[in-house]
Amino acid sequence: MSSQPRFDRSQLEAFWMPFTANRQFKANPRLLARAAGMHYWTPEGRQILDGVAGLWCVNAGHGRPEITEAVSRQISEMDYAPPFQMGHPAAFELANEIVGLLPDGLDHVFFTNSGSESVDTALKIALAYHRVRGEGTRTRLIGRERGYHGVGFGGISVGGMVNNRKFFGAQLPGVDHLPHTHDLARNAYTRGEPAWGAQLAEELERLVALHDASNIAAVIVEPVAGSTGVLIPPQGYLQRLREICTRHGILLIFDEVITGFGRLGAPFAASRFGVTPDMITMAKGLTNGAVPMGAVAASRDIYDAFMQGPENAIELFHGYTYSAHPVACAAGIATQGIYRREGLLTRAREIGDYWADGVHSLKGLPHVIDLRNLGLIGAIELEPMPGKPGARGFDVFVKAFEKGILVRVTGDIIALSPPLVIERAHIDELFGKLGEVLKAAA
Ligand code: PXG
Repeated sequence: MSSQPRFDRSQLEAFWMPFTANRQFKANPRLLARAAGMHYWTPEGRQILDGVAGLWCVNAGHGRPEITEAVSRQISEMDYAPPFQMGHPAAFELANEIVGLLPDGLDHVFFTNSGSESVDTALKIALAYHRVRGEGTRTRLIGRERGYHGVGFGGISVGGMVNNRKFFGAQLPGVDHLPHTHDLARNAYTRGEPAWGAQLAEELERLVALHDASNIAAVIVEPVAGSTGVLIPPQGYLQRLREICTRHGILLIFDEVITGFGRLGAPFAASRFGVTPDMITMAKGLTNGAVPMGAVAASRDIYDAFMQGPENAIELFHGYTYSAHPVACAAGIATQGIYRREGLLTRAREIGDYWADGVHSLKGLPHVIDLRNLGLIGAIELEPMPGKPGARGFDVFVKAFEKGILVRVTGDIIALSPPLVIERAHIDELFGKLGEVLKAAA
């Protein structure tokens, strides 16, 4: 292995780290230096089992040579191509690949560079769609409490995690939120989708009654809320949302940045739940996390609504310098090839029961107040320390890292979403070590 850089504290200062307690981290850094398959290694060579696929993105496991080779080939052949009024073959090829995975009716793809950009793009398309159809009064956007839709102004406005919102002023006007669906009293320790809660979708009817449908553009939800701590949708909830949106001409957007690309045992959550939204936002697993890229899938109806007027007119005044970046497209095409050849987009179905057994094996350990799972997602909710929310979760995170497993913590909820190539032995190791950590946690 090449010699790894060693940092002293002063060298850690310049990088203002995202979503990180900078001073705490820099006093006691946790560095990763290498990755392959299901594992990371620290600069000292300590092996870490990856329980979160990096950050919900490395679905095919780390260091896949097919992706490395495709990226190197592309960057030497053509490093960059402008995406406005010009095209390159890989962009069209990847768009076709994605359409092949989407539910019928979703057949156009707009490229971005992240989940946050995908969300902003989808919200803008929703507003513009209604306007080009002559329903420009439909401007209100509806998100959900505890939702996470990235960190752009659109995303934090429709999102519902208070720390991501409270520092940032008035945000977008005309936004409402549905209630979240988390109810420990009724649904704790459910395997899979909880039985109670579908009627929470009816809150959308209340908002329609308040504002009138003629003023509402779109509803955006994560099919499974990830970042807030894994909230599995109640049985029938997403179907009800779909029905209400359809009845009132409101677009339904599924934010599948986490659930896309096999996380739930189907290419997208939309197919897993049998609910077809009007748009799907995606990122992360699109390129296996290897190169930043996001995308928005839109229905034929939406795309066609824009394809009016003179043919020389630009239909949508939106896009990014790096939309459909050739290197990202190469990574995306190689990634989709791996998913297809290895059947990874349905693998969570096969191993899901074993995974669920692992998650629920932690029942009864100290401070555990809920366990939940769906596909290859799991969550452990802990009782917060009195007066110190998040302290217990962070303690578990650090102790887990010391024991050689990487998990993600949000407040006092531990979220798990391993690479889809995970084997039974890794599942045993992950939950075995997590059990030991929970027994030792403060
Ligand atoms: N939507 C959803 C549903 C996401 O999970 C984004 C949008 C934004 O994607 P970008 O690529 O802009 O980060 C995400 C991102 C966590 C965690 O705590 C999850 C995400 C980001 C940061 C932390 O698990 N997901």
